[in-house]
Amino acid sequence: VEASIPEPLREAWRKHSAAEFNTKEEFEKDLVRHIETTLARSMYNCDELAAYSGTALAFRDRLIIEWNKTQQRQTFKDQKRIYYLSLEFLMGRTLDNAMLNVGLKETARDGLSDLGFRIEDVINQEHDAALGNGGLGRLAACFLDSMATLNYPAWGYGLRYRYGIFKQEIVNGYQVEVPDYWLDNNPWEFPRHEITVDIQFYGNVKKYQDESGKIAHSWEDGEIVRAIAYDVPIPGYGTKTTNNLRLWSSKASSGEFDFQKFNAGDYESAVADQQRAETISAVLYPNDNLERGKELRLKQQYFWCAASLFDIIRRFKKTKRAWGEFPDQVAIQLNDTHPALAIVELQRILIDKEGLEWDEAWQIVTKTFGYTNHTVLPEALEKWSVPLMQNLLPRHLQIIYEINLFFLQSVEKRFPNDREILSRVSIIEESHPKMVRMAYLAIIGSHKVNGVAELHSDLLKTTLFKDFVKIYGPDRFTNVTNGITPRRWLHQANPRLSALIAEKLGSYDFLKDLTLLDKIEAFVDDKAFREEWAVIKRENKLRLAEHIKATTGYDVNPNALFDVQVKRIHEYKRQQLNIFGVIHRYLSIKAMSAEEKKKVVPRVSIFGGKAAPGYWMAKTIIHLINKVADVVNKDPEIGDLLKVIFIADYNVSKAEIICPASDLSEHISTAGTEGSGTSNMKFVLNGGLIIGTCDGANIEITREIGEQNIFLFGNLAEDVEDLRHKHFYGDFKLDPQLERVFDAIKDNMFGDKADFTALTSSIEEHGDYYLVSDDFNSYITTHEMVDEAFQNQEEWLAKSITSVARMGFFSMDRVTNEYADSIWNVEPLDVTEETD
Ligand code: F55
Repeated sequence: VEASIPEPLREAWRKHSAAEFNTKEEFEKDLVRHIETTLARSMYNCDELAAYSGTALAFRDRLIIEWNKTQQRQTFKDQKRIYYLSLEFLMGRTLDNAMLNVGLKETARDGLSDLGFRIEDVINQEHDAALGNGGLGRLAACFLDSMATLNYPAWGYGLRYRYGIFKQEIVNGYQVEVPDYWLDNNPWEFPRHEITVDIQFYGNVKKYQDESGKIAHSWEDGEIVRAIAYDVPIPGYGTKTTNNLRLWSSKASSGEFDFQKFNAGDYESAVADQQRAETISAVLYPNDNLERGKELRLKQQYFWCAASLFDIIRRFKKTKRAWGEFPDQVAIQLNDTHPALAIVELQRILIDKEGLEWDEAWQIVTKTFGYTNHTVLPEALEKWSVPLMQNLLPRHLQIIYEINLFFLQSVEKRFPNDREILSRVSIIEESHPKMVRMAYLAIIGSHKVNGVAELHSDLLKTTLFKDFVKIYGPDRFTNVTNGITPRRWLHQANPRLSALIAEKLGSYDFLKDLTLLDKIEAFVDDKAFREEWAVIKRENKLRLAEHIKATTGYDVNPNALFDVQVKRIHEYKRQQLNIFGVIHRYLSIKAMSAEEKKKVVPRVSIFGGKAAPGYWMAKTIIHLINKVADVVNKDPEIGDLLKVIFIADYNVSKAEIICPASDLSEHISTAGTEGSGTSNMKFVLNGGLIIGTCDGANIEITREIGEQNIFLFGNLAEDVEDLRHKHFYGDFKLDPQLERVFDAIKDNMFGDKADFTALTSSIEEHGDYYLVSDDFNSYITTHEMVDEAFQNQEEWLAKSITSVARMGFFSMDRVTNEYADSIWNVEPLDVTEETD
């Protein structure tokens, strides 16, 4: 490609090639130019929003220049690329991250200040890109940051939702959902109107004989929707690499209107077609860990998988390689089963369009895909009804049946005496209606399946996917414990702590190799260092206190123990356990004498998180938290000893304020239910201690930081089944302290008791599936140990510093390298060589 451009032309291009700003002067020039031309403003009418837009545009210019060079380099080197398929990318804000990653935040701060703006105010103008629900979506975003930082040639593929996760408002204690329209003047995406793929739905399958007499299939008729690419540049930290996130948007295939219908006077139906097409990428499904089997969701999945695969194959075909080399050029990672249809789509393209034999095609497919499982909760495992799929994707259903047939034949051969195994491992569940089990499809179509923390991966192997371990052997299953990017979750969220660490270590190298943090353990007894550490935590708490005051009107005491639980609201995550614990504390304080009260460690219990709009029980938990807050916060007998705060609309940018401000955070899921958890890592990395169950990554955090630095409580995963069994057979006795709490609720202490019957009766009467009562005593006792530990601030500080020093393992860079080695077989690309 390069050689075809004559030298004189090249010279002209090079001479005028866009220049990147590097100095403050150059930044100011770009900034003012964008404000005056792109935005048509001036110094007389430039508000903070315009200053934000101008700054974003100046940085966007830089990113896109590096993006172009990166894409050229990657095309030229032609190495294997990673494609990360995820229906969710929970990116948060981009500007601050971009400034830090390219190393020009201080330059921008000075430049903005010259023009009369505070950089923090400018950064706060940005709207979060919230194209995700929770941990799964945020993990995808951390992957992108890390893959770029480590110079892996990698693309993310997702959907460009017009509405991300809803915004949450709290009205009279209830969650109210408000649409999140985020696309107006979003400077971070580049529409690629020329990059389109037409995607087919419905229709029917024709069998025919090809020229050689072979039976072949073609998928005909149906309806076509057009996918349009929008590209988002992903800069790495301290590297030139700027990767790409490609998001697909849906449009009617015939352009603005169907002109035939339009001219025939059928205006309404033309508009309706248009709207139906655009509906596909209109909205993110707001459920986490729940699959509802809606047709539109399946449409989203196929639309995005088919567009992404077409794009990947188009790129591969330009290299003119043989199909057999596809898995040497392409690694596709499936973020949960949401993109599992990509397996079927690749097989379909190879056999129906490219004329490969089934077996050859299937080899290519399985070598290409890897599948990450995030949960063992049965209600989160995707299943699609066969009739639904038959109608929407008739050819794909045929291929799934074929995949299943060959698979079951091989199983039957290996286990001829096991009659049960076939129905257990079949992709098709023989229910009414029949269902396609997407996790089984993903396992069968991938060469590696991984869980996200050790306990979780072990549970997969011994329970959910046990039969598949027997069939494929243990090597197809592996563990890669999750991590977080230290760029956003330490450097960006907690700049002062990052600076203090850098000062002690002599550089910011730890942001690229987080294991270097271990060197700060040597300063755990250094008085000045400890004081500085404590001051930073206090400043961060003050900042959160300001946010709480501004959003809730409540004053909280910054000397109190800030006890935080922020995450999606779910029964398995047990926010109900936490709020029952808070009520217990409230009742205890109220029963105290003035003398006894003096010994109480003041607390602020902080909650945040969204409930899926259709998840009644989760909404009830939010309601109870807010009602308890109303009562406790206004009770004159309590004063500063206890405050309860619900922070509305928890999202990535709020997490960046909350994580650095916690003394203690809660990761208290019923043992064996949380895949990994990643906020646990964010809190510890920011110097907070945690209270948690032996679940998910809590176990490995304990192993790394030492059990003297964490507050563990509750039953173990291995005992959960027995306890549930006992409850089921009537052997259930409500914990007496929890009974006191329930009595208070039933006395209407927090408003009408009827509002909370579902919550209490799920425990007292319906088997306490999440073992709230079984763990209550241990939870309360452990909180008493927390109080005691907090009274010794010197020891608490030592725990905080030691823990941070030992968190190196949880860097997303370690995670990315493990995937690269054990799943993708991909090497980083050398960015120092010139290609031009
Ligand atoms: C979203 C949609 C569906 Cl249909 C199912 C699940 C989800 C979802 O948001 N899952 C999710 O966030 N899972 C979490 O993934 C994290 C990253 O691996 C884990 O740390 C966490 O334990 C797990 O619950």
